[in-house]
Amino acid sequence: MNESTNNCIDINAIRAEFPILSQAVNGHSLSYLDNGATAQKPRKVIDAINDYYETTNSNVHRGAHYLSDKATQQFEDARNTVQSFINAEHREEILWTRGTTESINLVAQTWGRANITKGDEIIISTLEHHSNIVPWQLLCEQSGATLKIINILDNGQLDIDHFKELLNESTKLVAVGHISNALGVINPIEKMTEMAHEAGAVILIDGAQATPHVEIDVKALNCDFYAFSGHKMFGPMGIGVLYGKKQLLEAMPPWQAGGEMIERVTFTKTTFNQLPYKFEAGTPNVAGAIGLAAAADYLNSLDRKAVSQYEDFLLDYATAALSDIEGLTIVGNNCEKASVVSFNIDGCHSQDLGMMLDQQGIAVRTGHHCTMPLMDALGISGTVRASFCFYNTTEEIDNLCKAIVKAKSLLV
Ligand code: C6P
Repeated sequence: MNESTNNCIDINAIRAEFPILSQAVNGHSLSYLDNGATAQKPRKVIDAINDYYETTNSNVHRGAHYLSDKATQQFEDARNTVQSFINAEHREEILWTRGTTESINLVAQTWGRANITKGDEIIISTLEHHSNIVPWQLLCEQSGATLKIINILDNGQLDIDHFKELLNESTKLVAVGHISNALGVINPIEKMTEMAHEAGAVILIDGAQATPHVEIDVKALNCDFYAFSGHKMFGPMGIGVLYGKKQLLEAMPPWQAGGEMIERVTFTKTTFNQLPYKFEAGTPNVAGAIGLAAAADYLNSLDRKAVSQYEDFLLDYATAALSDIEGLTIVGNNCEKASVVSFNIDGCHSQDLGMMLDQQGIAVRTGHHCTMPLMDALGISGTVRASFCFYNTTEEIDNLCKAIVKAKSLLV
């Protein structure tokens, strides 16, 4: 299969929807292979944001006027769109945040402070992004709880037997990524959710890297919390979502205070708004929510199965092509993976390589990918990461390989 024989995906039509992709960078046509850092935005998302500012902009839930009502309607419709995008049971289970990082911090500082005490254990994994490590470290410091870490196997996969060993009656929370940002490894979160629940623990899934690639069904998954960012799934930056089961969110104390999260304020006591507003202090990112909903609509308008097949094809194509380059080692291989290839080249520093690829119009990420403990566990300082999505092509992968060979000849 290639782009032309894969008749489920019209790659030219898809690329035409992403205006940024058609530009030249450093005299070469852009090959944007940094989708793990942030994905580009389709016209539909850009138009939704422009249209909001051109026709609707107003503060929500407050005004007694036409524009405020219209903005409130669009903002709450966006919540409904996200609810159905991840198949949540209740619309109040969708909380707007600034992104995955804020979603995880919210859980750590509300559910965590209310439920975690000295002697409790929180389990995370070696694969985690710093955003799913540091909030739990802080919580452990504040509460006297202990952080336990699931090991990885040589191929980058989580060691599920080790996870089983770590679970015990002191485990109160498991916080694990759905897809590793640094290596692309897909974790068996269905099984891990069942295992966490059997041990009596709550589970939070960091879905930052999953929502652009995988269809999410939080009801079927039965996870307790699911966190993700708009910008990684073709929506805007500065907006994200925390999904939480209603009964858990209802029992959680508020976090940030002020604005929409109150019911009644006196100088002696404040009572709090109902869900989801209890967790949405201050003027929200209305345009961001509308843009995120437009991104969810855009993804839903695609044949997600065909897209996923095509991304698997790109992964296989890139893995084979990169493996042919002498001295190149792929980090995290031979396991279930999203369309990410992380690699190193003997004798080249990842940053030098990244700079030389940029000179040839190729955008990749280099370094530790905000996963320093993972890099330590792998005994490396970083990698070059090429992260693909459905608008990428085999031609771009060929460009990457040619550029690596050229860079290597100058660097090694
Ligand atoms: N990873 C990357 O290049 P925010 O910044 O809150 O939108 O997302 C944080 C985050 C959390 N978890 C995972 C698995 C992630 O991949 C990220 C963001 C980017 O890999 C930027 S560091």
